[in-house]
Amino acid sequence: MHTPNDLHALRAGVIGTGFIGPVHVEALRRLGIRVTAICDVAGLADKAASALAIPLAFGDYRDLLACPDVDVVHITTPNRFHAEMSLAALRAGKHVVCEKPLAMNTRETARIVKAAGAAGRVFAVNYNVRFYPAVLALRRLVARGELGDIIHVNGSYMQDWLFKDTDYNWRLLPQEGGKLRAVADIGTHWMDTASFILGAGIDSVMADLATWHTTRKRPLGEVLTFAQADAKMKYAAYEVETDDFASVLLRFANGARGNLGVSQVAAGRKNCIRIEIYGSKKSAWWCSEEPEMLHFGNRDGANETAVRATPAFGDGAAGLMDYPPGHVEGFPDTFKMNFRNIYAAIAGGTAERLFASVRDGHQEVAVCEAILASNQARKWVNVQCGRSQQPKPE
Ligand code: SOE
Repeated sequence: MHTPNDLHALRAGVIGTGFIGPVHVEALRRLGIRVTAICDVAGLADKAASALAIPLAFGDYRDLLACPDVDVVHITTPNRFHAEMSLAALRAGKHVVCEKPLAMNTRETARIVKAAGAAGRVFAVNYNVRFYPAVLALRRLVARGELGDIIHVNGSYMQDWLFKDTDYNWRLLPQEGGKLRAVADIGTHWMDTASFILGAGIDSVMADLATWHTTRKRPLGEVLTFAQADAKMKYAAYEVETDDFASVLLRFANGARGNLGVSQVAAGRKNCIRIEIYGSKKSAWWCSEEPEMLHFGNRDGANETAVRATPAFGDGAAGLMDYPPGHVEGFPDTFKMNFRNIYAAIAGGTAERLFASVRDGHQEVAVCEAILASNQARKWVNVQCGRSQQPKPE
């Protein structure tokens, strides 16, 4: 299949119409990329196509993959479908943008790495947090040695949308989302972000996983991510096997140490990712609840705060922000900038590939497996996926 070398000539098809599928559609359109097709179970696809003005609606993803008007396939379904759909999309000659985590386990992710290498298509995993301007700025500052050697990294990803035992979503079920939940769903965002900033993967972990609501109530009927409970809803009780919160100690390949807190039962924290980097020259920290501000900590001088898109912020996010300072760029903009970088690569551009690759997606699932093993064994566990252990292309 021939890939157009103009970003605006590329056409996207999106599989999945839940919370995140429409976020992809909106970001693509802000870039001037046409979304020609959408897919979900019959009924939902038609509804989304009409709400979002998308020309083609499919009830079977294989029909979207066979569609000649789709160059790039976005997979925004529950995790259990990611592997099957990714492999089929590559076989159909499409480029792929897959939601995180890449798949349910490393057996699946290793197959996707091999298939993507053999297909010679661009395969990106949607770790969008990389594209907050402050994260891009931090990466550049660390690479230039402006913080010195990195001593340790600290942070958290906190949410409260699963705080109540009546809060429900497919992610709660291991058969839909995988054995890990909070860690896989949001913890991997933090770990990918930290590795991206440091330029170093995670080598070993020591984890403590916990489930606050060991029994939850499932509404009879489907519920969207972040949906609020309805007083008239009827429920059925079920046992919860996945983690509500976790604490993880980390060792990075460059010798830095890290500690991460993750929770989906943290009242008041809607969607809060925070990272603090402590270097031998100075520190830097950032939080998504105040996305425009990058803070620097000094041992002797006064601490400093740089506002996005001012000289003090640095140039790490150049070309990946569109608004002047004070005109806040946040969550939806990270999708836009991620897709700008991905689609430029698909169109054959030479800009640095900053998006998470299929190997990065594989690495995050390998870290999840080490976290599970560490929690079970109550000891440090090495991640079985150093760069040297990565699967080779077929
Ligand atoms: C739910 O926890 C969720 O939608 C995650 O799946 C996303 O990756 C995160 O960006 C927002 O929260």
